[in-house]
Amino acid sequence: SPAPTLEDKFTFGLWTFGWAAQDQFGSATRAHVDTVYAVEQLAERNVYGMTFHDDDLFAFGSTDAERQAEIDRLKGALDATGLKIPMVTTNLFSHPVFKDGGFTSNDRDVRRFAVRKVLRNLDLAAELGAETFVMWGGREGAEYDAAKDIQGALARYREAVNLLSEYVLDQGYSLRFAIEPKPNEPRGDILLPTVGHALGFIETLEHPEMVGLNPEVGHEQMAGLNFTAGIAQALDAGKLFHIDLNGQRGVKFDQDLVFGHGDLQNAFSLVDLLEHGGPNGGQAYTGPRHFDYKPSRTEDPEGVWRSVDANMRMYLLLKERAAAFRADPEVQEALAASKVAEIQQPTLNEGEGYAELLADRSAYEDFDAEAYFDGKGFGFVRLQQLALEHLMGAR
Ligand code: 3MF
Ligand code: MG
Ligand code: MG
Ligand code: MG
Repeated sequence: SPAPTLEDKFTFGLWTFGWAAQDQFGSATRAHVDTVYAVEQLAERNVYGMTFHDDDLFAFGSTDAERQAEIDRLKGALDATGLKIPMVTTNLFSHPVFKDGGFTSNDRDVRRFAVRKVLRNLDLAAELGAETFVMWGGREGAEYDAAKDIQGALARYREAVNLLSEYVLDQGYSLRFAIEPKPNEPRGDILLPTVGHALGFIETLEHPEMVGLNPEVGHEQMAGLNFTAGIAQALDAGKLFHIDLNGQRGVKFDQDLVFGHGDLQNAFSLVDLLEHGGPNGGQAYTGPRHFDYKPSRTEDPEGVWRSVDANMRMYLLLKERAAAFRADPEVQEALAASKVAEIQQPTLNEGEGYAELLADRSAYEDFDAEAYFDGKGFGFVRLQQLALEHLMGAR
């Protein structure tokens, strides 16, 4: 059975296994997880890297000395284990000051403070060798339509990202930004709610090439969307800079389950896409396989580390199943019958334009559209059955 290796590039947020399990309705059920201990636990499991928010490492309001002491402890653990920090992010959502957002708070002083907090964290990210800087605007949103000028908020979001991009360029940091969409929670509605909204926004920036996406499985599924399809569009746009893997069961609160413990079928197609670039070998994903999940409140410390293992094991099992699916001759035959490769063929012939298409009688006047009634099915159900049988280990 598959075991993680460093080549798998698995990474975990410090806030994931480190979550003490406090929620809206109850207090913590577990103790704080020490950073150095966490790094050792991850390294023992062949995890490639860890990620963190500034406030995960040192509490909001830490003195410079306290902050530096935590950074030094982290660095010591990284040196001792070889664990990497491929991504860093900023907490602009926990402290009361951010109750109406960071970059887009109606209060200008809060916006200036938020940008400063991120600038300071960019220096730390660069110092630790991170390649990606994630921006999840959890409090950038509203509950009431009358309370927020969305066009104004987008302008302020743009202003912030433009300034941060300029800073990274001027400092010569090799950091790229990744926006993480989420439709709601903790705000009633969050700005840039889906992959598609964020892709549109990125094109309005001064340095769109520096900004991509960090989509999270559960966040798109909270909006009822197909995560695999969204990831394919992000890959098509060259914007899949990072990814948050986890599990979600339907349109409800952000469950942050173990990867594959939600919509397993969508997790299977996702791993197939990330590993193989889809059925016709399109763009695949080479970045870290980053887990952003929460060990359920029911788990004790042993259960927490089991859930860390479960994420990686689910990914590797799905990777095995996807490879078996692709290698099966019956699947290849079914793919051909379903014309899945024919989508790669341009609709027009080489050198053909609308004039030639209009002149082609076989395309319209002589085309037998009626043949598609009670005939010429695509056989997609057979293909799906084969996919699920592979997923279930039945083939
Ligand atoms: C919330 C999230 C966030 C982001 C993180 C940036 C606290 O639903 O998913 O986790 O992932 O802020 O990486
Ligand atoms: Mg989530
Ligand atoms: Mg989350
Ligand atoms: Mg996330």
